[in-house]
Amino acid sequence: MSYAEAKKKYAKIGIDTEKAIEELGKIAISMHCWQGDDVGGFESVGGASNGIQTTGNYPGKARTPEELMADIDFAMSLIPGKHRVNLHACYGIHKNKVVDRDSIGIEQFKPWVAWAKERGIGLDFNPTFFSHANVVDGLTLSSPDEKIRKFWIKHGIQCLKIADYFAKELDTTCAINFWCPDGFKDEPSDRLGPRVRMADSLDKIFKGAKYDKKRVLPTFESKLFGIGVESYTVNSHEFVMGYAQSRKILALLDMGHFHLTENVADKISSFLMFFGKVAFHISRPVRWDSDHVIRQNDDLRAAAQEIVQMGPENFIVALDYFDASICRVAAWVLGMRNMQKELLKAMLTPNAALAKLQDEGKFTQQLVLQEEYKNYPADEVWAEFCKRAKVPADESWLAKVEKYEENILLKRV
Ligand code: RNT
Ligand code: ZN
Repeated sequence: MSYAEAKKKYAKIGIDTEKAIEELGKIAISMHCWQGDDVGGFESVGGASNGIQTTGNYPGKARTPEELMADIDFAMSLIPGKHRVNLHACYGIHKNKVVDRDSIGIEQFKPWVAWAKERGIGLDFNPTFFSHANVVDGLTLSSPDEKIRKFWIKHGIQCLKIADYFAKELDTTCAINFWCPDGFKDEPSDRLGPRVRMADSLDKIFKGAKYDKKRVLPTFESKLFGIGVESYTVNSHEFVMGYAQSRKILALLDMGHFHLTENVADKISSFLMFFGKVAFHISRPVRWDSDHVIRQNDDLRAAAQEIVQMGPENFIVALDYFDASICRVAAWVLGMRNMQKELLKAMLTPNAALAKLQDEGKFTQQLVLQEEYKNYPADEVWAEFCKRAKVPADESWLAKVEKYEENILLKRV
């Protein structure tokens, strides 16, 4: 089927494919830098630890800022549209001596800003509360040790300043996400204390830094459990909801941070109602928070459906996965394209007509049409979108990645 034929078929169910192509082109997804080097960063060669871990040992990971930037550039060349890049504090670029987390500042991020400016893209940010000796007994901002808390509070404040610098320099918003690994392996005797300390530390961070409240968007990420923190996380869903709501910041939903049978997409409408904006880490948990590359599965479809129906402008869509067992550049390209494909499919669904069937109690028709519309020719529209963006529409991008791998990635030894 040609694009023209697909366009006609969609028009019959009230869908304007031209509008969908235009709208999809406007959605900037925040691509996570950390897929490029297994959440390693540039401070040490130790790799991710203290609350986060990757599995796999595929060759070719980026070892320097130059390599990471080149890999991101290459990945972006195979992804239609213009996107954003999400940095972590551990990706600061240090000259001779590594500046510790409580003292990092805009100096370490100037090369990133220059890089982003050249490309006309925005940057998002994350303080790094892991991979550091000051994660003591699994705790950071909620530690009973005041010295430890102070160190991480200073880190948070410095990071807000960096986010403010990104927003100003790049003339766009900067979402800054707070995620801490704090928690316990076994049943704690005091569940309240760490949460009281966490709230106090976060308050000190948000009061301690001056930042543009319109452009810098702090988000706060909850988590049900992690490896080594199976029994209790300080930043549970309820804690995060309450804190974010009362401090007027945004709560962030990571698709891997809930019970596996929970429907994360179902949470979106409530978040939108009470926060006005929803921040998302699009990820794929396999039996646990495994951070696999996102696939075009039902979970992603459901999330995309909500994002489209509730207005993409109300969302911060960031990817968060890191697979070290496959080509990292391919992992980026595949995940970004999958997210875009699901957003497009959602745009090509007559949502208002289906909602009407729901209101009319016509559940048979609703079910049948929801399923039948899944087989409409979205691929043709995707191909047209890619053609206009001058990127491959089909799997031919993989051969390009393989060539890049052969010429560049596999030479990194
Ligand atoms: C960890 C959280 C967090 C991290 C990134 C690197 O479980 O999902 O968002 O993945 O900050
Ligand atoms: Zn996350």
